[in-house]
Amino acid sequence: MEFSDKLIEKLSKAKNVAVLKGAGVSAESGVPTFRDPGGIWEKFRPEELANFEAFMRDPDFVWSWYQHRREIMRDVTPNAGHYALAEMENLFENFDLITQNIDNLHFRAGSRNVTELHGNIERNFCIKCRHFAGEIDITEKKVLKCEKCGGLVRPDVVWFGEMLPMEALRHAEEAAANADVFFSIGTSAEVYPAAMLPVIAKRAGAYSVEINLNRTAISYELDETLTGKSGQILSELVNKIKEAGK
Ligand code: BV8
Ligand code: ZN
Repeated sequence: MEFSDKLIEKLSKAKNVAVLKGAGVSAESGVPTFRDPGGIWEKFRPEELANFEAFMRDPDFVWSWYQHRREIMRDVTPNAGHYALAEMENLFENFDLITQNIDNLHFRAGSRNVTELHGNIERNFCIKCRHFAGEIDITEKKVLKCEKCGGLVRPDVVWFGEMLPMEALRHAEEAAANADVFFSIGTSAEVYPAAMLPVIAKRAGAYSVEINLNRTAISYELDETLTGKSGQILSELVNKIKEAGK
């Protein structure tokens, strides 16, 4: 992959780098995305599943869907994109990995400074007393009941119509506003408020770069779009940054 002199120059001088990561980064690990052909939303509409009303309407159905996604996550491993992002953490003074994904692949690849905007599928809590459940049996299709109060247990993910965790969103907005270089990687940039972050960064003066197989709703706003698979592009970019003396 050819990288522009401008991008390499910006990165070699950058102090603060931030990344907004989406399902496309985990796609190369075998985790289905949402809006691509064969993606999760092809079979169900988000409104039917990833929201509180759907859960209250049919807790077993929604719970079993997350159990199915947890089973997929158990069988996958981080890919080159995750490892490259973990390595980037050591190349810059401040490196913020802001993820919309609810899997643990970035942690398993070694990333430490991660902001989870939409929660994490491995955490589950009671909707009545907010007690967090311990280890769960991911083969159990019937919704889990709280061991403390018998209430319904839900995944600790942000559903449509729900607020994002305030501290995570505040930190992400600050990282975007202070970034010298901001990457939007493997996201269709259709879900708000996460999709605002690359635009906040660009308008605050960051050099903004999109890495995606296709153009997205925000491509026109950004300085550069690198078209291709995030795993390959990120690995080559890390090598280039190191060659440039970082
Ligand atoms: C909120 C967790 C308000 C659950 C998720 C109308 C206009 C604007 C906004 C709205 C609107 N109507 C409603 C809204 C708000 C709504 C929203 O944005 N809706 C959109 C869809 C229109 N947002 C919300 O509801 C948010 N909350 O606004 O609250 C509020 C305010 C005050 C008080 C109370 C409430 C909550 C949003 C969070 C929803 N939860 N997930 C779960 O996962 O089960 S969203 C879900 O979408 C995932 O988190 C996912 O990460 C996120 C974004 O998807 P992507 O990651 O981008 O994945 P996608 O498949 O779309 O794209 C993959 C991309 O990767 C593609 O571009 C593809 O080309 C690329 N790719 C594929 N392979 C590769 C690749 N790129 C590189 N390499 C590859 N190999
Ligand atoms: Zn409880």
